[in-house]
Amino acid sequence: MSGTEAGAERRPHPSRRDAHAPAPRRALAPLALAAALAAAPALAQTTITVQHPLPVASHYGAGATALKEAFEAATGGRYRVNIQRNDNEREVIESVQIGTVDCYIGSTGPVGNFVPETRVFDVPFLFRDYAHARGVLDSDIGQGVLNRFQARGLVGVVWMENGFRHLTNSRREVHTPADVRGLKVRTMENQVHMRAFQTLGALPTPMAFSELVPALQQGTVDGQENPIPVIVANNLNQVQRYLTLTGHVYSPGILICNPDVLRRMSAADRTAFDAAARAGRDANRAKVTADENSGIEALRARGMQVTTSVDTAAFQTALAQAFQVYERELDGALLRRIRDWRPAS
Ligand code: EAX
Repeated sequence: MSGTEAGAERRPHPSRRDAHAPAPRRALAPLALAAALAAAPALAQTTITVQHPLPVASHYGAGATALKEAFEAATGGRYRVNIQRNDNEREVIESVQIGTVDCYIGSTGPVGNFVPETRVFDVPFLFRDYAHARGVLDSDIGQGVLNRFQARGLVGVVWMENGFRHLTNSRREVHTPADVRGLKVRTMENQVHMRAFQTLGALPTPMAFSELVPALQQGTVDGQENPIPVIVANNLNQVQRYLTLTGHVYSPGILICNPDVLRRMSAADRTAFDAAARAGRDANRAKVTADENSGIEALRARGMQVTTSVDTAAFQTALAQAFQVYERELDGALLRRIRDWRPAS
């Protein structure tokens, strides 16, 4: 029945009350509050979207969350960081470049296709250990490569971390380079990594991370290579039986943003963002360290057969031809500077 219910007492609707009659006192409070709020300067809030490819409990999730908390606190809520998962790293970087996504946290796997200078960090057996990798990336060497992003329509804000990559497969134990021969190995869309596996006699099959698990389930590829944190966070033990701790290459992580997003920040907010990015890096690296310490036992407990005794020298010898190409095609002098880097005493 439209209008008022039949029989209901008809009372003038408050809005129809005589506009000139004094409103009762209690009605003033909401009106006064509304007037006060209308007069207060609106709390303009800007949202920054950060996309990364892994679960929230991962090392990237840890980094993104720490960045979010630090930046929102430092700006008093004027900025909000919206974290989203997208496991196609190349697509996310393309979206950051055209401005449909503000920032990316992820590996440098596909980054060499946008900023070729980063490929120097993708060379197998380049870094001795985590301290060496983190020290180089945080030094003028790492900053020098970050500075190359601007010319490609991106901003490399800070290096983060994915970790040392290890080989998994579903066919056999791997102890020596000969065991890798003939394996169809998924690699990232990374020319440096593909050449390495080709040189070992494997069949490198580049694809985005988003396609990896289906490819392993369907047997399109026999194996893949990733750091322990990635293997653990994605339960790759469910589709891979053998893990060999090759540690064949260090995989940097990185925070990349669209230049306009940062350009629109005040100097103070940009300083706060850079500090929050470093807080994100530190949380990300701490999570990698934690996962490295607990992840191998966790993967054994989940049924993976783990080979720890790896003839690293044999792998380095087997890659000699690839190393010659890297010296020629990449910045050979920079490679030597990286190998020779030592922490300040
Ligand atoms: O960045 O694609 C990969 O194997 C990466 O290591 C993964 O997306 C985490």
